[in-house]
Amino acid sequence: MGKVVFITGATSGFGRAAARKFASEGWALVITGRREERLKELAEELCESVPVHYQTLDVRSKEDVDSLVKSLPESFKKITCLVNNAGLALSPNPAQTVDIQDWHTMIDTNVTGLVNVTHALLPTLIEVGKGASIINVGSIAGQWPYPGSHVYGATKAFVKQFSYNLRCDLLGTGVRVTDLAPGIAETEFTLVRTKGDQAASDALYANTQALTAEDIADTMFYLATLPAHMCVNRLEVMPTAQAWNPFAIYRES
Ligand code: NDP
Ligand code: 8X3
Repeated sequence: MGKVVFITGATSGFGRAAARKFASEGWALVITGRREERLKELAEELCESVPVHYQTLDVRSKEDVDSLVKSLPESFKKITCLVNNAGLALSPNPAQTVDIQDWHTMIDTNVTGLVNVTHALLPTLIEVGKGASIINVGSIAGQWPYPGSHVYGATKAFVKQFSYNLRCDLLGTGVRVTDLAPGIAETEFTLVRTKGDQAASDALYANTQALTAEDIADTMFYLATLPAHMCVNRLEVMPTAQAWNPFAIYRES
């Protein structure tokens, strides 16, 4: 069997597009996510061309992550690329109005989930060594503050720093680590963030050209197939139609 990519959050958006991209290039897939029906559909679509192993997984559970990794079929055990993609934003309203549970859900998924999967797969990635990659999906929100980003942006800042710190510890192993930080991209992300408000999601992506899931999947594949001596530490990708705003200034009327 050729190279194996392990993707979290493969039921939608970037993760699903990444599964299709890596499969189109002949990589075997381990695809995970919570929605079994979607995983099954994707596996059925792609298993004609490449070996696919799918398994439901909530990355927040360390026990489930560890047991999935331990029980991988022999031919899927050697992981060349980990795409740590599962994640979400919730409550794009001011911090002072947010339900604390939403903060915990973002921390549990974007931080705890990502470290659970990384910890479980580090031994196999190190065994593969030269040419192996960890692609951590961060965000522009991990670098740039904006209203309503509160804990979401902070979890993505964690992803950035964790990625840099991993690089230090993995020096000499051959394993690369990238913080891939996209800007606005049209997926189910805003539907999740607004708890199902399709109109709000449509409005955000209206009359502009956001990134597509395929843009990010292509970028992931590019990172995973760079020459083994090259590592992109952080890659921030925005659509051309997105840029920064001036600082906000509060004025008393
Ligand atoms: P989607 O909502 O389309 O996809 C999110 C994926 O994460 C789904 O497959 C979902 O699967 C999975 N997921 C969520 N929670 C868990 C969990 N607890 N355990 C396992 N899987 C989980 O959004 P995107 O594709 O846009 O998001 C992918 C990543 O990209 C996220 O980390 C997001 O923060 C980041 N990002 C998104 C941007 C955007 O504008 N779209 C920009 C920058 C970064 P399921 O529900 O089946 O478990
Ligand atoms: C998602 C992109 O711009 O909503 O991480 O923060 S943004």
